[in-house]
Amino acid sequence: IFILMSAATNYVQCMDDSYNFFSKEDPLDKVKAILKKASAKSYKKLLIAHQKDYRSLYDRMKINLGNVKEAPVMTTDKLLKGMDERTNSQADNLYLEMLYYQFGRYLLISSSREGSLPANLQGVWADRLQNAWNSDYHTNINVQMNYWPAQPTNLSPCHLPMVEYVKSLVPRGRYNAQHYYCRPDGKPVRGWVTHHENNIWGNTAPAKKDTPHHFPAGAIWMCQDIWEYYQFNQDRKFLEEYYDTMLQAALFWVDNLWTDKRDGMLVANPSHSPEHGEYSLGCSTSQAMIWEIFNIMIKASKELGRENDPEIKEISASLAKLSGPKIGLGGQFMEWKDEVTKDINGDGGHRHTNHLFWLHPGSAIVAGRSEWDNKYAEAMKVTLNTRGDAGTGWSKAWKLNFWARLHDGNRSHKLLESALKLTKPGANFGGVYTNLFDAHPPFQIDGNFGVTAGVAEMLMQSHGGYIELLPSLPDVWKEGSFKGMKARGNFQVDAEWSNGKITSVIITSY
Ligand code: FUC
Repeated sequence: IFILMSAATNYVQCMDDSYNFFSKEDPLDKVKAILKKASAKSYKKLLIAHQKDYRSLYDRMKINLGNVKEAPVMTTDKLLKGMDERTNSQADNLYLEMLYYQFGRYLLISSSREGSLPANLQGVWADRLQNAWNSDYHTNINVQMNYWPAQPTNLSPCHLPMVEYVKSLVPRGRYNAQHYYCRPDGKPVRGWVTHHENNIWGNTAPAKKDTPHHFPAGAIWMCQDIWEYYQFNQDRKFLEEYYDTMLQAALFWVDNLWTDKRDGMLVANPSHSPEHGEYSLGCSTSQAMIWEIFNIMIKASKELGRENDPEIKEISASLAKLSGPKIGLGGQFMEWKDEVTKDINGDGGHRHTNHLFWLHPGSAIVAGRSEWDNKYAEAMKVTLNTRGDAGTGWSKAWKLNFWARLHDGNRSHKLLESALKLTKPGANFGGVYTNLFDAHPPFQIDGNFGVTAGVAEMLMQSHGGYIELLPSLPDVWKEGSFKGMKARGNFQVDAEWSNGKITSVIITSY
């Protein structure tokens, strides 16, 4: 039996103030047109077309973590169980790690294509009308994590739905900036803002009244996707098109920073460490994200010859007075500007570690670059050790990325194994289901994407302005190769290694 199925909607992404989310088109007409076109082709022809389309993206990057020659004849549930119970051969485990890496790429190719909406909390695999967290876009880690693998793993076209979505939020984000915030001098703020729960209807407002979820840094964090897209592709037309989206997100903070009278430095206020609390002046997370967007704007303006624009001068002036990272009494990387008890004792291992944004996905602190960087990198290790390696799916994936940037490949690998821990519906620890979907739990796709990005970080990094090969190679990946990894600056890198040392590298500049 050969069944053709199609679906359509009259929803359109609204990019202006009109709130007009519906086209006049009848979705049924669209469905009929698609089916007519498809039914003119044989099954074989459709299959070939599908494979060609898929491979045009998937085949851009290959990875081998131990000269694995062929796939073991085992289903994924058995492979996962074998890893857990230590009955797999080493080659089986390596294969599973490679498979999980490529599975993240598969999920992105299958859920985020030009013209579609970005991957939400369940990608396109939400199976109920009412799904966990409304199947929306959470901006205090989740939607950004979905797109971490897009550029390094050579899937740039799959990144476009995300940047278009970010741009679509600007009109309503501007409305919310003007209605919820005012400058210290009482005047309305410029720019746009989003809070931590967004959706396709332009919701950018604070999530709930009086909850521990105040997070006005969603817009500036999501704008990092625009800059990453540019850094990897060096497409000036793209930068021109999206420049104002980033600039307006940055200007919101130029207008919305307050002077901390104790030291004269600029701080976000009120600010709140994501889902961890302590309303206070200048939580490290907010400061890190503001630092990042201000730096992005300074670099972006230079790319377009706009560095003398008055707004860039304002951004530079604010950056010079921005309150920066701090190390606490316990040697930890401080989560709040002022030391509080839970900063030192780790507070039972809370899953959110957003204050390490300075290290990843931010670019302020680059381990190994200078003494200044290393001092903070050491403090981050203290923090991560106090928090521990447990957590939800995405939390483990983020820790994998942190340790990769801290150049501890064995620790990253330990987190990879932990992310691959087989879980069952109803279990309450982060891991993976038998079909390789990440378990928050329940199923949440960010953990899949976060691990794929983390493995890429283990093999190559380029966020410090230079390419670092095998920065975080675990002992178990002694031999291996990758092909088609992308670095910032629009380079493609193919590499081989043996005994943990690079034996061949080909760098192609585009
Ligand atoms: C954030 C996280 C939760 C969950 C939700 C979708 O609020 O803290 O763990 O992932 O997003």
